[in-house]
Amino acid sequence: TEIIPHWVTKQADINPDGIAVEMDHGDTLTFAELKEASQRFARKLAEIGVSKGMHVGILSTNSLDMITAIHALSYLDAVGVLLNIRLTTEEINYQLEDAEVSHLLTAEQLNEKEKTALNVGKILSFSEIQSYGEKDVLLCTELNLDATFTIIYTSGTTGFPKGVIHTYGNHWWSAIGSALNLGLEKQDKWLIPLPLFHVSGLSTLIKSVIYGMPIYLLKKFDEATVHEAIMEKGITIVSVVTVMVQRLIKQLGEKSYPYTLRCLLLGGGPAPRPLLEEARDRDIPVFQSYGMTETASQIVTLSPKDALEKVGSAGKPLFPAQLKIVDQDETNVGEIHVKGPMVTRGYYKNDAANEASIKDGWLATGDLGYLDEDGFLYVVDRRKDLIISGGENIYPSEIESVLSAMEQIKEVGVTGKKDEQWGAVPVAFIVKNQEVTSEEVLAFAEKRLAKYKLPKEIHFVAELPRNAANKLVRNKLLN
Ligand code: S0N
Ligand code: AMP
Ligand code: MG
Ligand code: MG
Ligand code: MG
Repeated sequence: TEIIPHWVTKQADINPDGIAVEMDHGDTLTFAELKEASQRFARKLAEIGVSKGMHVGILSTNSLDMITAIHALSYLDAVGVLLNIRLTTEEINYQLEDAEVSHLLTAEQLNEKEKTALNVGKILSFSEIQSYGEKDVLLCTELNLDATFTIIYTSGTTGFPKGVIHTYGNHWWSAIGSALNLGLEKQDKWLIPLPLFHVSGLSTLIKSVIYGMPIYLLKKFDEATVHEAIMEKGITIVSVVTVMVQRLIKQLGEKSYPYTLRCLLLGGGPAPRPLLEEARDRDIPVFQSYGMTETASQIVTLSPKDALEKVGSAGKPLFPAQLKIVDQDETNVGEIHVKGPMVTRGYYKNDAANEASIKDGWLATGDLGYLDEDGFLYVVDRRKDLIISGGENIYPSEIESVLSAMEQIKEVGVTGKKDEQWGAVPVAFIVKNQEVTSEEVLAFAEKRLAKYKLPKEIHFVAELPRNAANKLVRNKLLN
């Protein structure tokens, strides 16, 4: 096993007065303050009963408290289970149970009704925790790179999400791999408009601690705020998904960004080629990347020197990573497999998924792509059936299994449809048993599915397209 000093303690030691976090409303924390706050929070959590190895849920929008909570868990060697605030209670309960969460930490104080609806032993808001005393416990001075740091759920083809395990080592190597590609500059200040409950946001928080670099954190994405920060706050890097780039370019109008902005790191899904070309032609430094929750952030990134010539490519694997294309067809397109120390060792308590996707350290991603003659990756097709709406993943089967539980519905097929605003949105095709309206279907779905998963169109049809084996052919639903 490999041991490193606790990363927050280390950075507080070498760079105590450096800014760790700047919030858009003005609050800041230095690395010394971040350490103090996280350790204090850890001792309060210990007082509440959190100890080594326990799984603790965090349900919060981006905030200093959330950051402190995440680091506090690492001081106790407890595991953070980061939950998507857009999910319904039912979806959150699935994850709480699957991940064996003992305590849930929330940003807001929940009322009794909300508390009863959640399936977890103890629920505490950040402010409630502050009122506890500090237990005199030994806090971790070291991190074991093989130990689990966080679990983040990602939707699965079967309709049930899977808990991706991230070790400290996964984050360490993700940070190192990214730095070897993008470089580190003294004046770097990385803006995070993405949620910390996704690895996109979380990984940048950890990069900040490892690099000694300030992050500029938004509670929630807003193009005007990001624009202003780029124009006036010396932001050098921003992590974005496609819809954010579209909104930012609109906000930019005819203007251009200052030279201080060196990278808009684009990930989390496909990017339309015209958008990438517009960015290139206007000197907007969009760097396309390929990655997923399982790779603890980007594992392939188009580096600055290649960005102009290889528009549309996601680049080459980061220094510590390997990539191969498996089962290639006659056009060299095959499944993307990746390997490296930033890749998850597996899904929590899910042998079936692990056996299906991880072999000899190689992760079968389910994504399709090819390498050009210079070894640059082009992702040609999304994961089988995966719908990516504004950077959030949706599998048709999640929606199908919820809707088919409705008495009035005989069968249902869901597929993704191109959408100007979100990239893609789910649409449902329903064969009825009995009379039912779209409104009734949506009212049923709303209680069980996050808003971004609700079908944007509902079509009632006489039958669903099926193949000779009687299997639903989703890609024929729309024609
Ligand atoms: C795009 C975002 C910001 C949109 O949210 P916005 O505008 O704040 O919406 P709200 O005001 O909250 O709600 C307004 C209405 O819009 C609906 N809605 C919200 N989001 C979506 C959505 N995604 N799809 C469809 N509808 C949506 C609301 O429900 C509401 O509806 P009404 O009005 O009816 O009530 C937001 O969606 C967002 O933050 N998206 C990004 C999420 C993300 O981070 N994804 C990346 C996940 N991938 C990874 O973590 C791995 C890759 C990776 O690490 C990476 C990714 C990107 C960049 C860098 C990296 C990296 O490698 O470091
Ligand atoms: P998530 O696990 O939510 O981060 O989603 C990751 C998925 O987003 C990947 O498995 C891909 O299907 C998709 N994705 C990420 N990067 C790209 C890209 N550059 N082009 C196309 N799809 C991408
Ligand atoms: Mg996901
Ligand atoms: Mg908004
Ligand atoms: Mg039914």
